[in-house]
Amino acid sequence: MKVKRNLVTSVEKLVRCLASNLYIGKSIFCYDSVDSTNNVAHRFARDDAQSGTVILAEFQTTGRGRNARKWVAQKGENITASVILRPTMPLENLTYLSLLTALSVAQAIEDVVGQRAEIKWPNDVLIRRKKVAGVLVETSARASAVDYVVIGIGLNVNQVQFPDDLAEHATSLFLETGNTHDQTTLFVSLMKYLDANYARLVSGDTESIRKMWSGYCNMFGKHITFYQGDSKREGIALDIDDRGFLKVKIDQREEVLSQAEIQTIRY
Ligand code: BT5
Repeated sequence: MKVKRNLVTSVEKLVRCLASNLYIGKSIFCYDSVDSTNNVAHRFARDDAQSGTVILAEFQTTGRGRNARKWVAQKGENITASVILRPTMPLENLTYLSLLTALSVAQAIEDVVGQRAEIKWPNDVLIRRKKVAGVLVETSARASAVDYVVIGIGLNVNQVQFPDDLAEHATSLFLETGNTHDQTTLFVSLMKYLDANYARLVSGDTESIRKMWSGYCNMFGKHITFYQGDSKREGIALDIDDRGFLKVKIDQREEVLSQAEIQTIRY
């Protein structure tokens, strides 16, 4: 794993741009190529890296999604980053981390690119129904105490083409706007929103996160299909509750579903 020398000046710039952040971006590491920025973040966290450390890479050889799925992004065209946090809040509030990260991505896109994005529960960011970003939150906990959390973010910025198996469902900011976008500006904005939203979570203000998140979610009131384990189910998405779980009306009954139990939602 080689540190990308020619990004060192821009790392310094990034640290400067994020100096007013309370939590995120105090130290930043940039690489040419890694297996997965989340893997690097886990290694750093186990070696006592401070909370707020950010890992960036131009390329990942084995980028990961949830449940062993793959994240595939062309070298140098996209944001692939991970953030190490050491939250001291109750474990149940951590559900909010993936919600607030998706929210931060949507806010940064809107702010920098002027493009409205949509969040699909729990944490996919879509433009015109295609996925432009994904979030992977991994927690390391001992007993009921959180040791550290890694937040991984993949945002497709300037990628022009996707492999055949992704093309139908994936998009980039370039493909949606017809313009290339400055990755540094986007990244700084994303880290600022993430910092501000994380500060809300630290102060216990999950309600404002829930409200802002809901403003980007078009799922509510819609018929959804999803997989729960191996069974395919359907219902009407109603809302998220104060823990960030999805409320779904199924056969006239209301069920509350966690991120861990639902996969592949369509609506
Ligand atoms: C996610 O998983 O969407 C979380 C993706 C997180 C990626 C970041 S990159 C930095 C950090 N380091 C890592 O190794 N990972 C994180 P999931 O909801 O499971 O979606 C994965 C699915 O998205 C795949 O099975 C594909 O169908 C699709 N996919 C893969 N690459 C994509 C891309 N570049 N754009 C859009 N969709 C993609």
